Amino acid sequence: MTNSGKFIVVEGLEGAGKSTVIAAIQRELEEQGHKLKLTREPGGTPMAEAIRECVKHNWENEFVTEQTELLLMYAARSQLVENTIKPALAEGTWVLGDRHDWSSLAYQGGGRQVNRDHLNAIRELTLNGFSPDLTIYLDIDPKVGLVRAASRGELDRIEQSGLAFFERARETYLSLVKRTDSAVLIHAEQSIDKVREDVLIALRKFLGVTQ
Ligand code: T5A
Repeated sequence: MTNSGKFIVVEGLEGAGKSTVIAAIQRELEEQGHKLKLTREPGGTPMAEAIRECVKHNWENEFVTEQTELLLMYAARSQLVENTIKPALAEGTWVLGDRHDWSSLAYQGGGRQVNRDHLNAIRELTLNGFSPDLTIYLDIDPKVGLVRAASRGELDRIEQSGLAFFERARETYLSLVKRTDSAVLIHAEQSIDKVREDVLIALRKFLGVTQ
């Protein structure tokens, strides 16, 4: 499709600075004249937002199984991809995502250590090969990211998963970025200004815009 939009995703652990850089990417894309739709995962449609509440909630006396968590993430993703992302791209709107499929590979695959064959089967069912045109991965030591996240208030259910969980998630992200040509790694422990600058350099390279 010649006039289709591009799908750009920002990934990274809690506190990596995704929201912060998304605002900068949004400004840049709009300045370049692109019509833009922002999404977040889990979430982004009314039903997917309800799933988000459910999956982040701290269910006091009920253990949330890793299968439930995985299925809810992909249920929300299916709603978002089919109702919002694909229609937007088809009409030429660009989509800028706060998290997407790599979050499930990192958190449920790496963090929770869900069986890889099961995970791949659910991905295939949900996405059937659909993937971003550009992934910007903000790399941060989870010890630093969790301190940033905690400074905003109480940690949610997933954020309380412990350091080893987030270290496994980071390892998964690092291995994904290493083997994906359409992904870039940005060092997210630098100052906010430097992170933003590095992200914009990567974005302009993707856009083919001279600095
Ligand atoms: N999840 C999600 C899964 O388990 N599987 C999945 O498939 C999906 C899609 C989503 C949760 O769900 C999990 C992952 C998450 O646990 P969320 O609220 O969207 O929940 O969580 P996050 O995306 O992690 O949101 P955060 O707000 O924690 O992270 P951000 O957006 O990366 O961080 P940001 O920009 O809000 O910054 C956090 C704080 O750090 C400061 C900011 O000012 C802010 O106060 N900061 C910096 N400070 C110093 N230096 C820098 N360079 C800084 N950058 C930001």
